[in-house]
Amino acid sequence: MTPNKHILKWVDEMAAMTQPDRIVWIDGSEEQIDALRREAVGTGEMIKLNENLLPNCYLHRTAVNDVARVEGRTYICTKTKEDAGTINNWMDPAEMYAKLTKLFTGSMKGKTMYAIPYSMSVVGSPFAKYGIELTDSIYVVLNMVIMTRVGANVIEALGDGDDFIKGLHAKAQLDEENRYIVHFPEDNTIWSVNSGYGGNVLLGKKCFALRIASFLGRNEGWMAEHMLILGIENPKGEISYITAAFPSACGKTNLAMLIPPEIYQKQGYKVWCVGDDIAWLRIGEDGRLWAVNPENGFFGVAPGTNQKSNPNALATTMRDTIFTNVVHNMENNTVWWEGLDKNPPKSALNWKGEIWDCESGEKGAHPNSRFTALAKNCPCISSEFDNPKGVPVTAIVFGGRRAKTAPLVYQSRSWNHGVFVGSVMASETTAAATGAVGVVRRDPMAMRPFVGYDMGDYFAHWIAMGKKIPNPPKIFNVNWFRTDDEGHFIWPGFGDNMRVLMWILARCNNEVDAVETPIGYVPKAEDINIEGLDIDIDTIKGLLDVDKALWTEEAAGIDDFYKSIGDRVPKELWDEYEILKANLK
Ligand code: OXD
Ligand code: MN
Repeated sequence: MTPNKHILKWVDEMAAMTQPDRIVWIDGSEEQIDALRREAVGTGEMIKLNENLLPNCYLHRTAVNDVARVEGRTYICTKTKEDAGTINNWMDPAEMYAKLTKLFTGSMKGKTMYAIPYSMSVVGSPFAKYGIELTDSIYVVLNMVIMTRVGANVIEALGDGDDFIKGLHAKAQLDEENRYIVHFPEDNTIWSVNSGYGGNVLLGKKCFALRIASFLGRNEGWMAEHMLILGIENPKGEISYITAAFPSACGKTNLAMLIPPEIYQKQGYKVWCVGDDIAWLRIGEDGRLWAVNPENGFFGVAPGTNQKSNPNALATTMRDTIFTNVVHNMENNTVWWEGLDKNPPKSALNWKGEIWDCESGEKGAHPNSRFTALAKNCPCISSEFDNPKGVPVTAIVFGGRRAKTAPLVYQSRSWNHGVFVGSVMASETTAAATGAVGVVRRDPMAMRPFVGYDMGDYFAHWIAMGKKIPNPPKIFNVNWFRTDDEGHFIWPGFGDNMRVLMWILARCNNEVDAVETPIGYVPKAEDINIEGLDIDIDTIKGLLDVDKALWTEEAAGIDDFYKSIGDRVPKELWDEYEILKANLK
């Protein structure tokens, strides 16, 4: 496949360790991929779904102990512990290589090793970064073909260079006790062993496009962020782009593909999706910040995806999709998950492959069950999706799942204040990672599990970028999840979130005033358009309320959080913290 000496030497070394029976290079051709699909169906690794209803779609089940990212077993192995920081797990690289070498040795005996050359973002573009993933899993190959740009042209683009991320994955025994997702940022290397769950094994995604890329971005002057990218087109045909960071399973995919409420549709507004999970951001020649989505598909959470919450995502999954850990509808060989509709199949297998009685009260799909679907199949995919230059960013939005404290939306006073707002983000945990669900934890910029170096240095990089961007985006915070005393969500969410985005754009265009509060600018209630909603202006006032007592408690937690990060939290953020405290007095 390649005469590149660096690639050949590395693949030889990995093969000598893992000892596969043979090595197959993935060229990305439909012929080769189709043969792999057939092989996976033959072994039971994938189930072919109804070709008429779901053409080219498959179902896969992971092992029952392997259904989410394992943050506790995810490591950043820089030479010094300080460079990995206090939030990341760390081990000395030599020690970790030795430990993992034992686990990888002979792990592919009797198996095939697939070598997948892939690009994050368009091959040859200024944003593009290349990787090769070696894996013993056809499921990984077939997902990578959807999620990244795979093929021989990546090898061509690499020429005889060595600028690629070396990824090694083996399912091995899927042993939970020996599951490790390990990054060696200083060696451009990722090793993942004993898992088959997407977030742990599709190495282009969280491992490369966030953890390794954030490390590269800091050194090279750009940013890798856990952000969706969407464009709002006005009736004149002008499109403004917004990026937004929310923790895992907090609705990034839904927001990225939202359908405008009727009042905006009638006026001719449209929303275009550029990406739903990851944004790489660089300063453009025009002095603005430009974003690309380095991925090629969506690895979305299935439960809760339906005709109301996200019709575009649903449409995207109707062909060429791999479903993981959802219900197998045996009536018509399709799939189902909680929240899809009110008609669970009567004859069905649950995500574990067991006979499932929808009346039993037990969930049929795993809460973190997923669809892997091609971006190009999304009805609202942006025409700029493949633009190698990316799109210019007007606003950056942070958000979390908070029942009380955070108002529906507020704007930061400056770039540094915006970085502060992002750095103290907190959210209730979800099923996307193993561990307790619903516990509030700090998740700075929604990057807590994904920063490939020290968190204080990461904040400093944000501050430094602000100094370098001549015309930076404005920074906002949103919270769709405020609840009433009975625990019901107050804000309708989904497509109606566009009403908030419209205020954000109006602020960016200096078209609307705001009210100054201790935490930043909130809208005047009448400036959130509620036409056609079953909500009155007093409810909006309540949603925008900034409760000083709650925020004083919140501020106390910030001090502890910053101290837990260590002494690299930049002075600019401590200054913002002092301003917040003073404002709350
Ligand atoms: C994801 C996640 O899969 O954040 O995108 O866990
Ligand atoms: Mn994510």
